[in-house]
Amino acid sequence: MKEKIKKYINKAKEFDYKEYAKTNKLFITFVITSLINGMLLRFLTVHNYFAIKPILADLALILIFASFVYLFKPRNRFKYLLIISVLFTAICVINSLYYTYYMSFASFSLIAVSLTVVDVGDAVVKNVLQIKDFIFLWQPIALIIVHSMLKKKDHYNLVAKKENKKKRFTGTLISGLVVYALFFATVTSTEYSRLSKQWNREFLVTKFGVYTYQLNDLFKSLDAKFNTLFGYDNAAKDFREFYSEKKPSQENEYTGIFKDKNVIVIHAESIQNVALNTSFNGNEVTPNLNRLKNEGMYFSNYYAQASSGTSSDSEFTFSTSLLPVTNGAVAISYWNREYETLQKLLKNAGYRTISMHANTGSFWNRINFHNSLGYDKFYSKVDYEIDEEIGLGLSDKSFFRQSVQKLKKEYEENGKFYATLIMLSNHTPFDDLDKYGEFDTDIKEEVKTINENGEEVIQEVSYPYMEGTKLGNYFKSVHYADSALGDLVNDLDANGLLDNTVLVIYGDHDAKLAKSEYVRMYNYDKQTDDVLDKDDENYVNIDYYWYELNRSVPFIIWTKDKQYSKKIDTAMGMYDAMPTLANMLGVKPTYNIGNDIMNLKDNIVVFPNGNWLTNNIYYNSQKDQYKILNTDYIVDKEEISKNNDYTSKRLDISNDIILYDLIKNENDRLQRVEGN
Ligand code: GP9
Ligand code: MN
Repeated sequence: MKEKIKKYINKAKEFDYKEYAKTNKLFITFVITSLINGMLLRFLTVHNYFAIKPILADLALILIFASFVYLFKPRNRFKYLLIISVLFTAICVINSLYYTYYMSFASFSLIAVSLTVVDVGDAVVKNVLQIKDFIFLWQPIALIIVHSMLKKKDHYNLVAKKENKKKRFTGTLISGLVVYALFFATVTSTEYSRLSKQWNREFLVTKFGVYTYQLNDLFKSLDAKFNTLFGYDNAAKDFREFYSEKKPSQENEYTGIFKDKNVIVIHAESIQNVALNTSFNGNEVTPNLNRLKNEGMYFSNYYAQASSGTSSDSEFTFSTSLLPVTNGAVAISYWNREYETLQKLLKNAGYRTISMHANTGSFWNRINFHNSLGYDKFYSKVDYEIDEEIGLGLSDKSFFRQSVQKLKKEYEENGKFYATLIMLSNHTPFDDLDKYGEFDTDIKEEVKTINENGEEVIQEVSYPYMEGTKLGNYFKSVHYADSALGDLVNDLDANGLLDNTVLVIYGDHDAKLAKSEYVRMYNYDKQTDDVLDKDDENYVNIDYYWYELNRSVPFIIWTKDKQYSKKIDTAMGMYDAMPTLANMLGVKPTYNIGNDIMNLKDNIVVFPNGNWLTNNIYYNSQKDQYKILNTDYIVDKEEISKNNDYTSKRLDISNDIILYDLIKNENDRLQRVEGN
């Protein structure tokens, strides 16, 4: 062995590097520029551009892919390198864009998703296209320039005479493989396990670089297509174990309180709690929601758990108490599985189940997806008169007005109902300003001055504050949505639809606004119309944890008689809504992975990227760091690792249920066993 290594070292010493560099200019340009782009991508997203591990992984894959260039004649090599260059650049551009919008990385499994969300795509184009996302295009351009220079110098013919093609091919390929082997030797077991699960995408790009991440994603996405072929037995075993250990839901003082009442669920697009807690010049952004939250049950520490399926993921998690799938969106790729849903449980209890949304039925594949969620009837765009448009389509006010009439008819004809109304107007990019109505987001102050007659006069001065900012526009848009909600409540009441009804409202996910918007909101300096200096004693630091916690959305359960006015501060996820509501409505779920919040003092909210939250800790799985939320709380290491296990167990079980259709398959199996 020693001898062999010596031989290699000698060979490396003898190697004519000058000659190599002279005859491989295009190849070297390709390798270096691809490497720079990989680093640039990490610089613009996860910020660890100089970390050695992802650089090694990037280099290995670049060498492996590029080695095949030596199978071509020198003058044809440019074409091959240009093709992979375009491919690599596209990976960088797409991931950069995707990160700007979703704070995560792109997946092949999302190709199907993006085709169905073209309208949202438009919103993305308006909202987030930034020059920085296209900076990567310099790479193929550099390659073209170097190529044309080399061509002029007759470089390729000279190379053809000198080199041994086969040797260069095997040499480069082996070098790539060796670098990859070196890299994998440094990979820890946690990193391996995350690579195989692929849900913590930020972590993967940080540790493995963007090219390896994307290649792994390709395999994972293909794997999803063949998923029923492999791994079923293990998944089914875990599923059986998990549910045999799960305690049945306990009764409590809320059991059955809303039994047989109508349920109207409002899917409140992009409404965050921050809007409920904000006022400008004494005017609340959401006076109606604030009234409802004070009169009803308000869950103040509630979080969406949506992934790439955004709205549809929230619908899914709210209805099933499962987490979204780790690759793609359930609504698009796994709608044809069997799920236990609140809608189905209520259907069995004699309810008519209805969904209403004024967008096209194909959006998020709702036309099929709502069927599997257990809705009897889906009223979509074709059922509405599009008489007033805001943002993506029919305005919320018109949508609600028309929906109340439909509900009234439904109630008269079919009796008690569970209806979901999906709002639309408050959708990014929140720029339909002239349609939202008046709502100022500046700061107005009254200043006393003395006029020329020596009299004291009061003058109003205004400081721009959030006017003209994205967050300011968001508040204007939410103010409109809130006003639509106020009208809805009045209209329902006027039509006699509130007397025997529970109104449930949830924000479907955060508005995905940039941190810098909140930096301005909380650090505004009137005098300079700018942000306070970081050293200022009043400066509020908007860090990662602040931002994540600020993503919380409202969850309100309200009845007209205001009988259940209560604020619940326990940490809660979208997946806890179904078991909580099921208990109140007197039905019992079996496959929920969330909890009836009324049975708990503390809880664990699992996020699709592996982060988790309790009343006391927010854990960042990407960095394996956490923030203690209550200053006097003492954390022990065991708690962190126990909650990490809790999190990955739920992510895995949920994902397996979706992929392997376990609820259906395991029930079928049980029936077969009982039948024998
Ligand atoms: C579209 C609406 C918005 O019909 O539900 O979807 P989103 O972009 O929030 O996922
Ligand atoms: Mn949404």
